[in-house]
Amino acid sequence: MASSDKSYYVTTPIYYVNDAPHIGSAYTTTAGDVLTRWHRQRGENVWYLTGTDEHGEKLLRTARANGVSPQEWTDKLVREAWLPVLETIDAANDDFIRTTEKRHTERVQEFWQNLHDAGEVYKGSYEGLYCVACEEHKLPGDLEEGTGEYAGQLVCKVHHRPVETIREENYFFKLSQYTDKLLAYYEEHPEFVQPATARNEVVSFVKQGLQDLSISRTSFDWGIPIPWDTKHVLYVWIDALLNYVTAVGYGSDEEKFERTWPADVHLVGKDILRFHAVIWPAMLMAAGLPLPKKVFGHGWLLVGGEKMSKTKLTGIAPAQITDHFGSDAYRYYFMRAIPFGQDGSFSWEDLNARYTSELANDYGNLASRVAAMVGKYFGGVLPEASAHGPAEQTIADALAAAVATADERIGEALDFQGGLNAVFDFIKLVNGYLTEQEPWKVAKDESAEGQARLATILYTAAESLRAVAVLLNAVMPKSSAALWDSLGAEASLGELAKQPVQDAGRWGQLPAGSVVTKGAVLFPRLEERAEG
Ligand code: ME8
Repeated sequence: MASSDKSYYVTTPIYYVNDAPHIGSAYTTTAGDVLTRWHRQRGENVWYLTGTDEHGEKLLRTARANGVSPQEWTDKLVREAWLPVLETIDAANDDFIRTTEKRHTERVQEFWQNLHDAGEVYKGSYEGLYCVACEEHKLPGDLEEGTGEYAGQLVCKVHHRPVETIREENYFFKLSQYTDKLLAYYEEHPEFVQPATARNEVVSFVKQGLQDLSISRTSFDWGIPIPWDTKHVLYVWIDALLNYVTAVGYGSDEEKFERTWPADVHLVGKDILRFHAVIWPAMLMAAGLPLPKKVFGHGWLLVGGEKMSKTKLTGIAPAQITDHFGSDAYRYYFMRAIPFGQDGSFSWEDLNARYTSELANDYGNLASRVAAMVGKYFGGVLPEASAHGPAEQTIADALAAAVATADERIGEALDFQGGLNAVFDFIKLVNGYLTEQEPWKVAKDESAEGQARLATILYTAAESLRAVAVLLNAVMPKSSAALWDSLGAEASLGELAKQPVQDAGRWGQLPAGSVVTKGAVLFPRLEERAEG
């Protein structure tokens, strides 16, 4: 198969549906959506997967506490909360997998049956500590002294809740056999775990030596039964991780699987890095399957210095933000304000300030001023840039540089903030250019030369906006479409989503003669939005 046929395949974690999504859960999905829209706009085949993780003890306990069956609970939460949030944040995923679907459960059973048959799994007795909120086996080093109501007990460092002791007969996966293979793999593929802090953490964890992993439970039955011993259900994590392959045809549609797997990027929060960078690659090695190309562990959205969490009920629902600011500003804010890979705190004040200064003033005003001036001075028909000089060339050169930076930062480095900085620095430059050139003064000069200057200034600004619409489409699809429309670009250049982003810096694409209209204000002042 030609490598160009291979899909650029990006995944998010599949989320526990013990409660509705908050902005932390939506953070990864937003980043993945920006990344995949960017690659689609490079003209690549893209496959973007998200979904829900529906088995396990946490889910079972939540359903019981609500007096319904776990299946009823998950069906309701997925329908009423997890699917709708994708619309709220304007995500364009290609598929949504639920781990209770047959396409998943049957393939998971086959996978583990094969590893069992290959001698990778054995029966033993397990005694250890378990955090139900993390759905994770814990070692003493993962715990700390509790405080308040949990004083005197050891609690999980993430959820600050006591762990439980499990004593059961379990099946084990021979994870310990993969210690050296994994270390060799990290060494040969330094790009496999990113950013560098995440990679260092994973490498030093594995260097301590891995223990075999308990992969089954018998004390409850909300999970996928182990095919060769149905008293056991599979440990939720080794069921969940397989979603990345079951959703793209593993064991059912070989052609699709070949075209899609391995994943180019697994996006995960740093809380679940070890599962993705240690257990998952070991499972794939055991099964003889290719490993994902990259696991990127991003930071946490914090509340009061702690990870925002469903379990601790510290979440803010995405719709609380989008109802007021719209989905474009939502997406922009999280991608611009927090360096991807680091922790960050959401703040209404910061969002409000950025909305007003960066979106409404710097960007939205530029778009409306330019459309208004083309309307006023040229009857809404974009004039020709017949006097392109050094000031215009500076803009054209800066654009080419911004495009190269944004493409590398967003498309390759997953540095969304760096990419947006480049685009918004360019917007600032265009604003500065208009301030210097003063087209409203030049308009008073009725000589042929004056009119040529005026035409050139407005063309330069409109052509800059053409490129900005292309560059921002992955982050803010709604306002970019409105700007594209206002520039009358579709008639000559075609659909916005089809404009190759890497080519956005080629100067002079928007033809003179384009019909420019004032259109809707891209980022209305908030009191207007609230009234409207
Ligand atoms: O761990 N800040 O599901 P989960 C940033 N089902 N990202 C956050 C966040 C925060 N405060 N809170 C959640 C699971 N996330 C498993 C995954 S994958 C095979 C199985 C995001 O519902 C982040 O991506 O606890 C984190 O890794 C994920 O949601 C955890 O979601």
